[in-house]
Amino acid sequence: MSLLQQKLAEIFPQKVEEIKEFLKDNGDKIVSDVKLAQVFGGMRGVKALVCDTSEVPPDKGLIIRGIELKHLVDKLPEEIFWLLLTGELPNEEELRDLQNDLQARQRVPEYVWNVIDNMPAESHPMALFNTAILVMQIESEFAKKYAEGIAKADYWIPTLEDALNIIAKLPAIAAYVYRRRFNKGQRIEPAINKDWAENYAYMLGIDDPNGEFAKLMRLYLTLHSDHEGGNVSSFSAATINSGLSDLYYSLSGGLNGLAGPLHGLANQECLAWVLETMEKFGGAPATDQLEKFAWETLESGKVVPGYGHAVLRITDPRFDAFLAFGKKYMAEDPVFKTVSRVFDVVPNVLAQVKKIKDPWPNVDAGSGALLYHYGVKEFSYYTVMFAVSRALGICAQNVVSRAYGLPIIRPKSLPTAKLKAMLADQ
Ligand code: CMX
Repeated sequence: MSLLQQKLAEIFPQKVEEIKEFLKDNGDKIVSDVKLAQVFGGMRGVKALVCDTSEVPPDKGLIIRGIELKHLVDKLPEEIFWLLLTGELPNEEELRDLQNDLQARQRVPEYVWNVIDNMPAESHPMALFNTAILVMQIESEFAKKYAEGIAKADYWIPTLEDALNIIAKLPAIAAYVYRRRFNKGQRIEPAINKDWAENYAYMLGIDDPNGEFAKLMRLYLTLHSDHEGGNVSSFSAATINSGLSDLYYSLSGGLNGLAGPLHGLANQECLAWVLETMEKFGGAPATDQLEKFAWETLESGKVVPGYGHAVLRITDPRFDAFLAFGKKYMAEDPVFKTVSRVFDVVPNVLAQVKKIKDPWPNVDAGSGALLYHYGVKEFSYYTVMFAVSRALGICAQNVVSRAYGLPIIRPKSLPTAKLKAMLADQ
């Protein structure tokens, strides 16, 4: 048994007891009132989900298991996965055990390559990636054990197996999606003795003489890993998993949600917007030119990608971390300079639009410029990198949900006429 599984086998039963007691004493207390505007407004602000892996206070941004993101930017994504699941960072032995376990599981079944090869050449990279995850459903340990009649209290064990089996393979699959979709040549086999993110960077085949790109990938895969439970990808995955569909189904489904332009696809749109300004003004634009362009975008009815957030009301600390990386490694890069300048200008513009609740940059505002600098210039690929990282959070959340024995997610909906009748006398 891996050290991770051993640790979780100690933690989960205690946690289940704690929750049982908590519910017994407080089950009838009110957590959230729901206004009609929230019913028609994507349930924004309704507190109706539990998520122990991370939280996002609007004035602080991502906190993973009680640790603010700024204290985690130097950690490996594998350490973050351990933290998401157990609530603690791993010691050296635990980290090595997890890394060895992932290495042992990294071989991708041959049929996955065949499926990718047989999809239309112009498929969106997210469609290729999510299909590859779904097609591996036949490997699910949870589905096998469920068919054999496993006890509910043990659901988390094969779910953890599925999580590790999937996470181990994602870098190779994602790297092949890149190489196949953008004609970069043969598939690159995983190397031994590289960490998870470093191996992904290696298999992408990006020239990386001084290891900076691998550093960026470690940061990238750490920053996007989790963002509490209500975002489109995590919530969709949780809903699917709550019906006891296994992780292959739920992760693929959740990541289909990540492929939307208001969610993870914003990173591809954001760099396109930045480059459009540069093309229009013949290089890094001046601040007044950027201001004008931002207004033109808004007046044409489009969103300024990379800005705004459903929960945050500050500059996203994930953006801060990318900005710090850019300042350290590519301060003079014209695309990065434009991203910094956009940050100086766009919040002031958006703040003048009354309906926009958060004028500040989110995670997607800066990441593309850094990838572009190292030669990953195919914007439509960027969301796949987000997805590789978000898989850590979704997998951890689903393992925890199965350990807690959370039931099927099934909120109540009502027709408009019913809502009108309900509120007629208020
Ligand atoms: N540019 C223009 N308009 C914006 C805006 C932006 N960056 N951010 C919000 N708005 C608009 C909304 O479209 C909405 O307009 P309508 O009422 O006409 O539909 C209004 O302001 C109110 O929106 P809000 O309450 O401030 O924000 P929401 O919670 O509804 O939406 C988000 C949040 C992220 C979808 C939105 O800010 C947005 O579209 N941003 C640009 C896309 C983006 O960067 N998405 C990535 C988010 C991070 C991630 O998940 O990856």
